[in-house]
Amino acid sequence: MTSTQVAIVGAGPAGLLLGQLLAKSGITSVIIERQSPDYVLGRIRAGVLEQGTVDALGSIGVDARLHQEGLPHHGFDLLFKGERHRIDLAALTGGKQVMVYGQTEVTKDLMLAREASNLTTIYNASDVAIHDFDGDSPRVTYTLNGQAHELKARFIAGCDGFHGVCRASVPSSAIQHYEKIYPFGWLGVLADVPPVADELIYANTERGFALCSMRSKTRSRYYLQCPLSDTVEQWSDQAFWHELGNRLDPQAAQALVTGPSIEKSIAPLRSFVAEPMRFGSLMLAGDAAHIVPPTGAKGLNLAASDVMYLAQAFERYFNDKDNGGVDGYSAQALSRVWKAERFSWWFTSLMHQFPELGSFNQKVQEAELDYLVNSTAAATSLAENYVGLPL
Ligand code: FAS
Ligand code: PHB
Repeated sequence: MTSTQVAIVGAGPAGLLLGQLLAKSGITSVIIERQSPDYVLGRIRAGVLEQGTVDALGSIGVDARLHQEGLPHHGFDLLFKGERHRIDLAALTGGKQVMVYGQTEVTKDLMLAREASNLTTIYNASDVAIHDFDGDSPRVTYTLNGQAHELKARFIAGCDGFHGVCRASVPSSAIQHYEKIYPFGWLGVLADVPPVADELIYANTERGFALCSMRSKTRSRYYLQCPLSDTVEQWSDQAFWHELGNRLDPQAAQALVTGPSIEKSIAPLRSFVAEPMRFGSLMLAGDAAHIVPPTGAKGLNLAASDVMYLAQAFERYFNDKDNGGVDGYSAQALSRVWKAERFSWWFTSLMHQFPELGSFNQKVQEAELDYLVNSTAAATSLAENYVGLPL
């Protein structure tokens, strides 16, 4: 394959979803991915899908397993000062919900759909580089099995994540970065044990933040706030389960089922936005353009909304000869990105320990949590951001 309409760099959820949305509009794409399919599937990441993301998967016929195996959630618990308080998402948002279904499963479903559509995905590509994207004939070059290749396209979609090549290829004079680094990480564990509760529990405790999530009724996903200096090797399974139990209320600690971890990793937390998200014929989407701390479960969902906007823009360009969508993509995507960045920063600032900010910050956190669980207005704001603001 030497030419296509849209060259997509990166076969994560953003690239794969974009490819299927474009195919639905009869627009050709080739995805170039530097890792193997197994490597991509081996990364354990997001777990909560907004309804907009579920609808996008449904619009391309990739939601059958999601509706069979996914867990619809209508609320979650906030745990602070030893007590749990339920945030009733459905009641606060006129019946909206989120779907608990792992990013790994979404990626698997999208990979199978792309294969079934006979669309080209080049895995294990090395030396991927992008060229001439300031004009109308951009190119992607890469090496595969020792052979040099070139792909011509009308547009390049940079869906290659935070550490990808696309954003890095933009001249520094043409791009603005906004960033906040948090002074802690998330130690995550995946284990084939039943979840501690039917819904997620977000805990603000003196020992640090904890999150009890899940992938199914038999597979749990847990996170602990930990110092950035910690390494996975320092955390035995036993140490993890003991600390998690210390951060839960007595009822949850009692119900906690422990077992061997099948994945254990530490992720740093950052807020990051690159502006704009379009450079001539190069469009950035997903983590290539922005990162949120995972507290608000927005990363994967923002990747989905970016590519929904981008697919609409490309459909107007290729099918209606209308540049309006492409010209308006960056502003449209960034409007939603910044609202999710704000929510993710706010929820992270509310739920984690910041000892460096002193006792005043701790008291303000307690007051805000108290306000949240006793004010419908405050809880509604949390709920409508958590289920996903309108597209
Ligand atoms: P991705 O990073 O998923 O995919 C980019 C793809 O591009 C990768 O397959 C990569 O191999 C490829 N690539 C990179 N450089 C390339 C190059 N030069 N050439 C070709 N291909 C290249 N979000 C949540 O909502 N909840 C969470 O709990 C959560 N946990 C996370 C934990 C971690 C450790 C990380 C890193 C992210 C987490 N996220 C979470 C965010 C995550 O889900 C992202 O938002 C999501 O993967 C975004 O998808 P993409 O934009 O497709 O980027
Ligand atoms: C997860 O299940 O991985 C998950 C869920 C909710 C979050 C973050 C991560 O806010």
